[in-house]
Amino acid sequence: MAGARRWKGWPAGTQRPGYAGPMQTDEILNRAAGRLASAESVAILTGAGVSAESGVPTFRGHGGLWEGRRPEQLASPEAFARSPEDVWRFYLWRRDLLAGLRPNPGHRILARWQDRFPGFRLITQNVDGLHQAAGSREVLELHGSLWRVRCTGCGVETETREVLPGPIPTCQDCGAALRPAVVWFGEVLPEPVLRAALEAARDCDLFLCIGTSSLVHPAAGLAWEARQSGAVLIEINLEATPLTRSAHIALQGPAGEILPDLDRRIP
Ligand code: BJW
Ligand code: ZN
Repeated sequence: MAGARRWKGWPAGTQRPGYAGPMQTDEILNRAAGRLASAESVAILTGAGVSAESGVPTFRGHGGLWEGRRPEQLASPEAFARSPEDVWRFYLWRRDLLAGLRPNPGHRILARWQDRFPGFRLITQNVDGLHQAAGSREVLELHGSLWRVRCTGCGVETETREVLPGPIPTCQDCGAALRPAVVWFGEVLPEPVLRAALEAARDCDLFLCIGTSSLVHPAAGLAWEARQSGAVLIEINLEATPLTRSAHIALQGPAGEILPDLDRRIP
């Protein structure tokens, strides 16, 4: 599993008060499962961490996607304007990597939950398509998809899994440069998708935030919206994030292990 990050334990002295800790107690897991069981509408926001156990590198932290290069250095319109070859090299490499990767048990549990919970909504910041590969339907992709390209000339957007010819793939219709149909820094998120995600956050009675550093907005704001609207907030992450202190329940560990564990405990 190239690039996969394994949970190696919580660094000494960094455990937060009220935080579950690396050894989840049965009590806290049962509490989370009980909250899920009694929820009428569940909204879930996922980030790169949910795909880490499939072998997809995350963006930030050790072993991150852009070690030595900040995300903004490649995921921005400025970077693309400056050096489309460079940006495309990076995205072509990611498409190639992803083509050989499969959903993990975390993705599969979330796909099962769409039929288990009424009013279920799955919102993702990920562009890898692994939720859909696991069987999730109507996924709200806040940051677009690595499997779609958009023409910078005529604007046409196409879904393609084919190996794209580098160094800069071009539009078959008008010859202009294509770009990945993802949302870069400083770009607006697709309006209907963001609106649906905000509605899901405001209307749910349980919001589960999985594997995201909760640093990138507006996605990170969804959990706060949910909490302010009265939802129970649960977080699953290897580490503490800016959200952790505000979560009602924070479960610490790999999503691919915690989600199946929670599933088994739901009465
Ligand atoms: C595990 C695990 C395991 C590991 N199990 N856990 C408000 C305040 C401040 C700034 C802004 C603001 N509003 C807007 C901004 C500006 C900016 C922003 O947020 N900047 C901040 C960084 C400061 N936002 C934008 O520009 C957005 N657009 C926008 O707001 O438009 C309106 C506007 C326009 C102009 C001016 C002002 C407003 C667009 C954001 C687009 C983000 N795009 C990217 C790239 C997508 C394409 C691609 O993939 O290449 O999206 S950046 C990157 O970050 C990617 C991700 O979706 C996103 C979030 O990352 P994520 O998923 O959280 O990953 P990591 O790596 O950060 O974290 C992984 C986590 O998993 C860690 O916590 C690990 O511990 C954990 N983990 N393994 C469980 N096994
Ligand atoms: Zn075109």
